[in-house]
Amino acid sequence: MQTVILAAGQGTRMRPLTERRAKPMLPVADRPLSAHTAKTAVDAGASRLIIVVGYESDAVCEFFGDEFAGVPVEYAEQTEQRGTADAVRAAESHLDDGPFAVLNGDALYDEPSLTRLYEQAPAVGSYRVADPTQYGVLYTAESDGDTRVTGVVEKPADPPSNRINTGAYVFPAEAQAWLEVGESERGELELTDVLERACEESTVAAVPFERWLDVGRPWELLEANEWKVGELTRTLRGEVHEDADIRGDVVVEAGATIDAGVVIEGPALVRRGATVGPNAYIRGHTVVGNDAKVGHSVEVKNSVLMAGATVGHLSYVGDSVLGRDVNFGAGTTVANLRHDDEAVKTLVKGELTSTGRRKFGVVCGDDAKTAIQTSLNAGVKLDCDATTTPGEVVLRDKSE
Ligand code: TTP
Repeated sequence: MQTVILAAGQGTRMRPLTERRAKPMLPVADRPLSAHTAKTAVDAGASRLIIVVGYESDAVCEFFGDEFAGVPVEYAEQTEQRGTADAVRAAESHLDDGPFAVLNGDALYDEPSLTRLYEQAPAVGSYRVADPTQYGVLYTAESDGDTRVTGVVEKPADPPSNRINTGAYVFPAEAQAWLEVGESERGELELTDVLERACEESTVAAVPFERWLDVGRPWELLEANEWKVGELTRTLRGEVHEDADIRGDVVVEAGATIDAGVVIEGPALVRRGATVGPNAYIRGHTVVGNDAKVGHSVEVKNSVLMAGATVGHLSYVGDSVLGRDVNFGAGTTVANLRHDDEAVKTLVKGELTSTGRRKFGVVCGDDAKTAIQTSLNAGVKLDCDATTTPGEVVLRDKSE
């Protein structure tokens, strides 16, 4: 099945992590987010991938090249991010005249569910959530034990079902002629309008997905890593000191170094060129990226340290994302829990938003640097290149 992967978005809700890279290139375990999507698609039956790129596209094209997981890859450019239907239209000239799948390049899917989607085409992936009001919600109808989609509504106050749209579709071949849609209320050209048309013209199956994650906001990047780091199996290829204690499913890649006195509780991943210790403590779904450094008396819990990030001495980092080449001065401490035990809130495009997480730390854009003894409050974001002064207590987002 020819499969279009949408990867042209600007990822504005994910800032500052998308200030200098496309969201599909954010690291999830040992590869970019969209590489998980693409691999699952190929395993499920994608015979060829057409990746729609636009924002920060060079790195996407460089990573995937012209073949990925044994199938050919082509690229379509969406020059202006006008919406998902517009993105698929950009890929139109690459499609043959058969049915086609469309997947969001910033979502994680499980392979058995995606396989069922491909088999039951035309189809859309649905996922059950307790509160569907913030999602696209599917109208469904049952016939002969099958569930079909009859329509879709965005963020309804009164949801028609608890099945939400996962952004995974297989459209019938005719849908190539339906891609020219009008602007939606929010001013975008939406693929859900093409889905509505498909529901009118044919029977579209609602395929229940067992697992799905839309990675739109920084804490969802942590959730994506929790998912994929959780699938790793113990492999120690790097240099591990005999006085280090490596527990459970920990991957230490070749070229990584674990020094004396280090305790790592898996699942965790230490990537090529990274150094940990002496006397450091890493736990819970942590990724120490390529050439990153976790030094003496540093504790890192459930966090992602991107390539080259350094937490050198006497620091605590919990439930946080540190961008490329971030440097934490000695004694930098991250808060990741509120005293009232409420979910941590953070600003998303200027709006204070609940992460839904009891534990959430900080998000630092590439090259942000903290001075010694900086205290960072839960939910705070540092922009790319932002700095702090010695002893600073950061209670609000900080720009350069
Ligand atoms: P969104 O997550 O809605 O958009 P985005 O990725 O730009 O993020 P944000 O809202 O935070 O700015 O997009 C869903 C998927 O569609 C995602 O994989 C990106 C892709 N997309 C395009 O390829 N082109 C577009 O014009 C838009 C709007 C999205």
